[in-house]
Amino acid sequence: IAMPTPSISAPSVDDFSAAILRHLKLSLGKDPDHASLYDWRMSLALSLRDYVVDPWFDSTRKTYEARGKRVYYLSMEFLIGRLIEDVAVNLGLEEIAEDAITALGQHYGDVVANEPDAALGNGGLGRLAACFMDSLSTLGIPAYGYGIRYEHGLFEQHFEDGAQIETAETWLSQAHVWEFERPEVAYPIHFGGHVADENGKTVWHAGETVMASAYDTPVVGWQGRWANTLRLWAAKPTTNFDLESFNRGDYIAASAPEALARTISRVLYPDDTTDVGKELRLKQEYFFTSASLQDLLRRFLSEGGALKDLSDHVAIQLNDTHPAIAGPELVRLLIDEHQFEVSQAITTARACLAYTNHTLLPEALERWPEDLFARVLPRHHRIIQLIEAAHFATAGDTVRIFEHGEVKMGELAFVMAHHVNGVSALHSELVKETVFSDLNAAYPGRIINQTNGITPRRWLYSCNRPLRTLINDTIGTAWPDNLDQLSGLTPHVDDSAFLERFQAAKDTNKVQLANWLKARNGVSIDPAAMFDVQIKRIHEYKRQLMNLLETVALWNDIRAKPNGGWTPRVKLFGGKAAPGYVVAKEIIHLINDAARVINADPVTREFLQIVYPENYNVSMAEMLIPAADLSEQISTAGKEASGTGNMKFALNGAPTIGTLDGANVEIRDCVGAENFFLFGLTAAEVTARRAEPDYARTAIAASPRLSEVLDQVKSGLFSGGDTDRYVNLVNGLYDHDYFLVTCDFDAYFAAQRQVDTAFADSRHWTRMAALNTARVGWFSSDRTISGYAKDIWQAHSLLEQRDA
Ligand code: 26V
Repeated sequence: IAMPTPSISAPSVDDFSAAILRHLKLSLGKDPDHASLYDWRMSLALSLRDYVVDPWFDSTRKTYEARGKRVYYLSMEFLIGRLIEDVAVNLGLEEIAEDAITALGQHYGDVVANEPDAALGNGGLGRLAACFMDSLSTLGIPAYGYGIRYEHGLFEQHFEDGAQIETAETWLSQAHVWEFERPEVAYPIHFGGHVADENGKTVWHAGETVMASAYDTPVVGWQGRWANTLRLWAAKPTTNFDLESFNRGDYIAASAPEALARTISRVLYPDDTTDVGKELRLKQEYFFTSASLQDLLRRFLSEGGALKDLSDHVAIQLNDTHPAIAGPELVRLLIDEHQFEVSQAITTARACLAYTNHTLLPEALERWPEDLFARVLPRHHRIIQLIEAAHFATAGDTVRIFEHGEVKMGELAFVMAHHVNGVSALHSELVKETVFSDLNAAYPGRIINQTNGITPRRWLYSCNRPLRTLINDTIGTAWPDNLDQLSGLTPHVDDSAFLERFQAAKDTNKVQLANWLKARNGVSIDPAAMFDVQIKRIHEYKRQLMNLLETVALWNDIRAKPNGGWTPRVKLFGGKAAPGYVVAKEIIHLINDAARVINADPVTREFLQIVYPENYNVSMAEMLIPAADLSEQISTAGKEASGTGNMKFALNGAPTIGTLDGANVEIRDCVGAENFFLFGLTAAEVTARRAEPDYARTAIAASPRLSEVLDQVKSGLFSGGDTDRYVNLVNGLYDHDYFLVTCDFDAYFAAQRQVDTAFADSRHWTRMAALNTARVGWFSSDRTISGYAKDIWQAHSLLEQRDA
């Protein structure tokens, strides 16, 4: 059969308009006079999707013919956001799509914004998976992303009197146009029951079975040269409907099997650190991991592969420990279904598997109560005993997988992986020195580093059109998939015309953000002020509290000297707190409370404002980052594994105020110390300081500024006289300031004043911003994925004239 060529030929605007009208009529059943924004958006998406299918088929065919290695990226989370712009940009159809929609009398921005975010992730880990999918396709590496098709993504956040309220997210209440349902691709997933030894064979008699059913979304890379598949699993019952119960009149019992099964893929867990140990979560993890392994084995065997060669054809990357059950599951499949010996099964599985660690926070390292684990996965419980025994035989028994009545998933993932990687240079060193120091000694060389990256297609090209245009005009158009070329901007940073255009691009983005905030929240902000932005999950270690306390201290200083020539600032916050994370919710409440009081102060209004829009998500990040002047990356050193927002801000020309943590270290090395506002204790100093008695009280006593602010918060100044509301938060700082907000406060305040001075010299500031953009090309996720392909997967690009 003759296959179509992958390089798409762009349609004319008229042809594309006609395609949209055709979908409006034939797919949506509407005529233009009665079409809603939703109808136009769906028709546009379907019209774009039509152009993805040929590259997708072509990539699949080439992959099949090459018989090489496929990469399987297993992740509980894929935080992809909207796709219309993404697909249009990658296919080079953005202008045509916009012109066509405009010609049809619609506003392109409104149509695009009608698409809900696919929020199938919590934060950094999930967004990284999405950037990796983009880069795998751009590089032409044959790959599948495997995850869960959650019915409800990350909850929606609202503020009521300043406090966070959560409501269910419902993206699937409307059709998800980008996916293709694959009813024929379904696997049984077993839980519970018991294990029996029968004729020298171990047999698992499961107690409960659900089906994992596949939904495929094509992920098209830059210029449509390649498209991989994101395959998400939905849970379905093995028997849909109990007709017997129904006929008896028991309608609830009739739907029970269905309700039970669907619970598994119902909702994304919104807690990205604590909340471990929940049975449903373990079921989710096993559910998608088993389905993915069954699927890749079926594909391998259908192509005539011999299982002993599996690792020549299959590279499986575990995104954190969430899919760590892949080790024992693959061993189980090889032993129970393919007659492997135990040691041969373990060796084969390990040769396929690699594990990425994304956090050192002890509370985020997954452990399962052993009794719960053995109840849900009795066969795997036994297999992990075999894995542990094999590990003891090579490395001794100093590090156990079973300990204190728990199964430790980090240790399991480690011993079943041929490589383990951290996500920034500092983090990878800390992985070696702390959580996995003994395993590092037992398996030297297994831990390596792959510093995170971000896709420049979404995080510059598409979200920042004014800057894109300037870059194109300055260095040409080859940079989006060769981001090192941004260094070509460096010679221009002393050219006034270039700097003026760079600043004009930033100003355009700032005005756009101001308009959006006005329309959405009724808040007015001055685009001439510095936009100082901290957007990320709310966590104590990320220290939004320190930022807020510094804001209050600045407010006090301005009030004391209202004619002091202050640099006007807007402090922008964005982010959600896990519903059960009490302290994080108190921090949100305090930011909103302080905003109400400070924003209403006529004395300081022209210099200082706090803005915290609700429901931060990927689409909001795409607005805020291009408009930012200053990037807040102020975590306690040693706690932020990498960060990826830090890279997005620098790429879009916002210098960082930050600590020596995660990838901040490498960003500072790239942009130059003079273009980065460094402050705070180092990771080693943090550890040392914690050992000092009363370090927090000592720091507070030494800082009149901080003492005053803490007294103000306690006094009820921001809580309408309520002296109870923040008592825990403030006392927490005195008594157990684990994240050293108090110790870094003065240094942070001082660094902010340096920022004020630097920003006031606008030419100097713009030069600094431009150097940030010019020097962070290395943080492209294309570079990261090339590193994984070379050092971990031994996988290759199938694009001509391009090797990963
Ligand atoms: C843990 C858990 C525990 C059980 C409940 C659900 C859940 C969901 C996620 C996690 C792990 C979160 C770890 C994480 O997101 N780490 C972030 O990874 C980014 C990408 O490597 C990195 O840039 C951030 O610094 C790091 O915090």
